[in-house]
Amino acid sequence: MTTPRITTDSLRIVGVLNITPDSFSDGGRYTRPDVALKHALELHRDGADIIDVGGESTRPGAAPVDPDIEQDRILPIVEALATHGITVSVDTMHADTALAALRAGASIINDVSGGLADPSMLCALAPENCQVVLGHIRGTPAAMQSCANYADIVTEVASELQQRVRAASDAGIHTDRIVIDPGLGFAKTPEHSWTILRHLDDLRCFGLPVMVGASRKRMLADLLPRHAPVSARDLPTTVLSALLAQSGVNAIRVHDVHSTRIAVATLNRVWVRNRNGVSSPSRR
Ligand code: PMM
Repeated sequence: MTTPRITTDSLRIVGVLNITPDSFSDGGRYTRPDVALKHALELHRDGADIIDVGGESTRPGAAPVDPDIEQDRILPIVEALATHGITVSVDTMHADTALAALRAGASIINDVSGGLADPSMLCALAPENCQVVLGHIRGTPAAMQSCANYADIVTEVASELQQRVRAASDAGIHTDRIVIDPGLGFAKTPEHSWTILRHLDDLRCFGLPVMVGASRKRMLADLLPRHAPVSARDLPTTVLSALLAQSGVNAIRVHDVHSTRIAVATLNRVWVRNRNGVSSPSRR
């Protein structure tokens, strides 16, 4: 079986599995290994091409987690999913955890800090065969919201992502292994995140695949009644996912895979993607 890669002509649905007690979106629900595995298998059955497994919350203000604890949380699940032939991405900012996850069968490392949080991350990944998702952030999750100061959010995020791509490439990671992610909500206000979504084409000019994670984020709360539960954000997430699919994004990181898959299938009845991944109305 070939492992799905994130490429500029693909659209991958990435299902989120947070094995953390404190993630804002699903914290505490999947801390038991049997429950976590069951949920991951459901995400896969629902149509996730990739399962993104994380053991450290990156919500604003989250305290860092010791890599040993992170690995205790995620490695058994990574191994079990890989044994099932499922493509696993691991959401980590620690090089030790990334390497341990690759040994356990992961094939993608998703670093929301773009290699900034752990200075050894990019060099550690260079000799590996994995894809590397480089996210945009300023500061650390604990303090990032105080760094949400931009004169021109789109230009600054694009240029800072470019720097991360260059750092990865200088460390020996070939650009054909790199995926970029603008990091919605990471050192960004909701308005910053919406502005980025309106200008995603300016990031696509790197020629690299683009991943976006809007699922259940605070930016969606304004669209809903006050005090709506976090799960109510799945509806605007799904609408947004369809729009992102249409605009040529290559990987959509979501909690509700079932709805996303149906939204994308519906879109595909009307729109077709060209070789650059951009959609237009189907002429079939
Ligand atoms: N967001 C979260 C965690 N990991 N990874 C990528 N590549 N992009 C994201 O936007 C992203 C991420 C935070 O959301 P969660 O707590 O619901 O997982």
